[in-house]
Amino acid sequence: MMRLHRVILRRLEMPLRFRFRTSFGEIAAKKFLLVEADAGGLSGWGECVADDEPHYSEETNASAADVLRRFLVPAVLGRTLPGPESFPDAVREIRGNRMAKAALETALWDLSCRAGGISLGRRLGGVRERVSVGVSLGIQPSIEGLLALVARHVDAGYARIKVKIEPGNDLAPVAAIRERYPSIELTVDANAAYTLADAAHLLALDRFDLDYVEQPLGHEDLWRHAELARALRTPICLDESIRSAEDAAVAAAIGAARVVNVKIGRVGGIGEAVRVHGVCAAAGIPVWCGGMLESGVGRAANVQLATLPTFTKPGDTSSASRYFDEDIVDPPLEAERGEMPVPAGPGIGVEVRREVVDRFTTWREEILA
Ligand code: SMG
Ligand code: MG
Repeated sequence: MMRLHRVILRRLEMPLRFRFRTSFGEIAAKKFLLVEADAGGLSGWGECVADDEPHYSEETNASAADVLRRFLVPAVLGRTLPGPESFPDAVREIRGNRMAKAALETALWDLSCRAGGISLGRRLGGVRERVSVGVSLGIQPSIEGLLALVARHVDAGYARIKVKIEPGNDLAPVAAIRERYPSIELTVDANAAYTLADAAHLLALDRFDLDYVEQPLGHEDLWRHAELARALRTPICLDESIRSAEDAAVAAAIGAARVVNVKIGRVGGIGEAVRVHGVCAAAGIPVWCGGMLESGVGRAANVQLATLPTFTKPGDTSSASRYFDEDIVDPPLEAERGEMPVPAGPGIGVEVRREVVDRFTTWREEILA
């Protein structure tokens, strides 16, 4: 049972240590909403993975704040909820807006687990104390620069290297990495930059022995991924196209994905992420935990989720210090030779450093019961 007294929305801006470029754009700072659910002295935390601009998905920080303030928070504030499991039902009449829902739901899970003195991973049925992690490298201005970056992360022991690709910036960089590192676990992520007209070009990826190619085609296009999969030897991993357990079931049924990237925000919450995991486990599809360059709050939740059994591939939950000089949680989330120790504290496992949060906060809004 839980009863919320107050929800605080904050928008934070944290400078990135380097610019991160994908096929859809480039960011220099992480701009996001933090949701604090206050049950009267005890707080739970959730991070919203939308950005200011609707490039990865249609949601933005402004749209998420609007939907949280007018619809999602009022659906739970001042009411007695049996637990975070009941959140999806409480907001069933609100369509879409998955990142906004996930942020509030995560805060409820964190709150409930903190109240019960149990870590989120354990509560969800997690089976690991360390999770395997890889890195995601943005598109680089030069192949030499990319190779130097890959070298640094291979040397640090990361379990998989993923590189972002786009038309015109794909085969040559991947060939260079493969030539230098014949046996590392290597993947590419196109963030929906290609169409089926590029199928013949994409077939050239088959010679690099990639673990998978992530989201080559349109973000809403399961069907054409199945068509591409019939021609490609490299397995397809879907990211943007899997927004629910239902999407995962359809993708499995039509052969659109042999691997699935699970992101709490993209699927609308931890409950739905666990359901996606269940569908994939039943279909024999390995999953891994994606990343959205989260601060420690979102990163910790990701690491907890990745303790579930079917998260067998290295996730995008690398060290927070790769992105940020200073993080908002303690202890810091730092990988050791390609493995992230799962923070053992209650809830998401880490404490939020309020004074650091305050420094990065650009606006704050309190919603009272
Ligand atoms: O380390 O959190 C990270 C980044 C992982 O590449 C990453 N995320 O499509 O998987 C993806 C991207 C989405 C964010 S691009 C700004
Ligand atoms: Mg991706």
